[in-house]
Amino acid sequence: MSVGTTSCGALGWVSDARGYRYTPYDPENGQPWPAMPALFAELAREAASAAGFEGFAPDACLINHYRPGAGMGLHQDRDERDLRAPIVSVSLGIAAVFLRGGHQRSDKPQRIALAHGDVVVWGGVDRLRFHGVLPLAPATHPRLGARRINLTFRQARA
Ligand SMILES: O=C(O)CCC(=O)C(=O)O
Ligand SMILES: [Mn+2]
Repeated sequence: MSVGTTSCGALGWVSDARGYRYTPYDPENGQPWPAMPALFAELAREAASAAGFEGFAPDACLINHYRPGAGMGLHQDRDERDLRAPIVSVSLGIAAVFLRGGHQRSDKPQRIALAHGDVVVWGGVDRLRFHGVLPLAPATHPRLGARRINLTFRQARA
């Protein structure tokens, strides 16, 4: 079971035969990604500020769609140009277990329960921690049904 991914904002995340990268265009239709709603950018800026990262100005929002059974393996987010900016992650829908790893892939991750509305910020010395999501247990959220939607806000080129 895999995660469905799209983006909004000036840049979006693409994976294809050439690898992974940020691009200004959605390869599905050749169009610019939909604009990032101002409310999203503001929420991300406020969350970053509350975590001690002032002036966060995301230009990319990755939108991950998980069904029960889908998960995301341990990885680092390291394709953004300026790694001084944090990552802000917003979880919606059914619960998930977030894996907060260390700086080596082999470090044993801590398990953090994430529910609808939870926001996680990682930056500074934690910016390059390995992280992932365990395969989701079957569940139904009253508003979103049997799915989890995760938004991650990034400063990809700024
Ligand atoms: O779904 C999540 O909570 C994490 C997503 C993530 O790490 C990513 O999109 O790079
Ligand atoms: Mn990530």
